[in-house]
Amino acid sequence: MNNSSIGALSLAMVCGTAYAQTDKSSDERQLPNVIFIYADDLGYGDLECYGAHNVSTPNVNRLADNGIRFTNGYASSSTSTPSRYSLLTGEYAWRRKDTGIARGDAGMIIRPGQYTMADMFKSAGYATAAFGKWHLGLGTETGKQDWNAPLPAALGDLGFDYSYIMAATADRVPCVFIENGQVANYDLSDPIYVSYEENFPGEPTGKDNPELLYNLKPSHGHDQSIVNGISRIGYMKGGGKALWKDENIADSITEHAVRYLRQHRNERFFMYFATNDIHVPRFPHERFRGKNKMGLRGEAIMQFDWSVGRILQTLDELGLTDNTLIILSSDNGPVVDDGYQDRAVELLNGHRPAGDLRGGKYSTFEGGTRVPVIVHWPNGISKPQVSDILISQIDWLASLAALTGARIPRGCAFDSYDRLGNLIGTDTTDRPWVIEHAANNTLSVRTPEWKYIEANDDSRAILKNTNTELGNAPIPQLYDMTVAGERENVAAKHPEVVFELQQILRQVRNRTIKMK
Ligand code: NG6
Ligand code: CA
Repeated sequence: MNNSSIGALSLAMVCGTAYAQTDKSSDERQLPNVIFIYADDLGYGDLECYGAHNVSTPNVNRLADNGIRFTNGYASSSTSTPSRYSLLTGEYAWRRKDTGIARGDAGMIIRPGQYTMADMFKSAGYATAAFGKWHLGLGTETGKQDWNAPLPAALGDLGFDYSYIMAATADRVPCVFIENGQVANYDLSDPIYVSYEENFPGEPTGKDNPELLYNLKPSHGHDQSIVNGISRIGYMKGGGKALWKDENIADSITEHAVRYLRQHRNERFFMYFATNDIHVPRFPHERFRGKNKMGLRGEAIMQFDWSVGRILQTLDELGLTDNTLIILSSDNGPVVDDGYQDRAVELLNGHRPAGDLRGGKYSTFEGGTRVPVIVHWPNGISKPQVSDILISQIDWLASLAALTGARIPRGCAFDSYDRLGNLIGTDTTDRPWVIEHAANNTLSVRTPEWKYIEANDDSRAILKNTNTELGNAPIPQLYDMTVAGERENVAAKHPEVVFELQQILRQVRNRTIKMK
């Protein structure tokens, strides 16, 4: 049996109900294209359809109005690298020690031989591509890359046929796009050198040359090499015409994705579209400037929505919208001052980036990991809805493998469960528990009724620079999730619940749990 017939068979089994209800032509019964739209640091309360009033997000609204908007959807971690690792491998990042926020010159964190989401789609006959923020390392060894030649290990080794990415984040060097494992627009006359150890002689830094920071100044950290009038984390030299301009990052990423869609309109594709918005440095294109009362952070949300709109418009033009499954989400919760003087705090104007949730990016509290999740697939989701069931990004690999009929090699993606029915609305039972991972490696267990946060020895209540409540305590915490806000620790009142959730966590850690 070839891949496509396995896919068709499995689709018939998995999506039987959804499909039986409608009378689609045989063309429309095909397996869908799949696009992940993965925002950066976009909080639970940052989108209009999740209650934001200070910014309008019409393109995301369109997805929500015609799809499923989840109110209890989780990223695996409250920072980028571990969330992305978990999403793309179906294994919890916290099982490994080296999956914390990565430097810009980190070596490949997902090992080239490891099984990934892209491998899964490829085995099911999909064309696969990644755009935008990567932040999972490149090349074979940290700090040893030669950025002036093709990297010996890159996304092609992880199942992506095509990639146009930023190595890490916009606030980390190298500030260049990498296309299929080599610097895009490479400038022969200006070779690239990168170091996270020391500066290159004679090169200015934000710390020593603040007068050169004509676009954005740091509020904390971010005072090393200067590119485009903004200082960054890490040192770099050279780059010439390959260097990005922050105001054009969204355009570059989006237009490469649009081009890809046009070129692959007649193939089945999986696209990982990971925006730089709304991570710092927030420096959106001029056309968004002055358009939002929250300033740069609000304008970055508008720019994110614009990117979503460009993707949708292109799918519409190509006649692909109905049979493309789009999942929109974020890698972690929101942060307001994340290290640049962008006036995000002063200009909030009553906006609550995490909505009703406590904490934000980096936290063990809900604001760290509960994020927007919207699934849109006109051919497969017949009834738009708002769903409060518990779901987690960790399951997307196995769920989409069930959709495509891909077989996951034994032992791979072992934390990922097939919960496809949850994603497309045919099964409304909660995931029985969701594991949340905070920046300091504290784990929490969320069930429909409860949230347990394990005791830790991190004495910080608040992350000072970002003013984020971290949710740390030396004793176990238990919150009643039928009450918003994680305010009253009821662990002492319900020791039996604490015990039960500790058991779940212990078994997940030891990999001895079987989900019912
Ligand atoms: C922190 C950075 C922050 C951001 C974060 C990663 C400083 C002071 N802060 O260390 O600005 O880059 O790392 O964010 O450097 S993430 O969304 O990619 O995980
Ligand atoms: Ca992030």
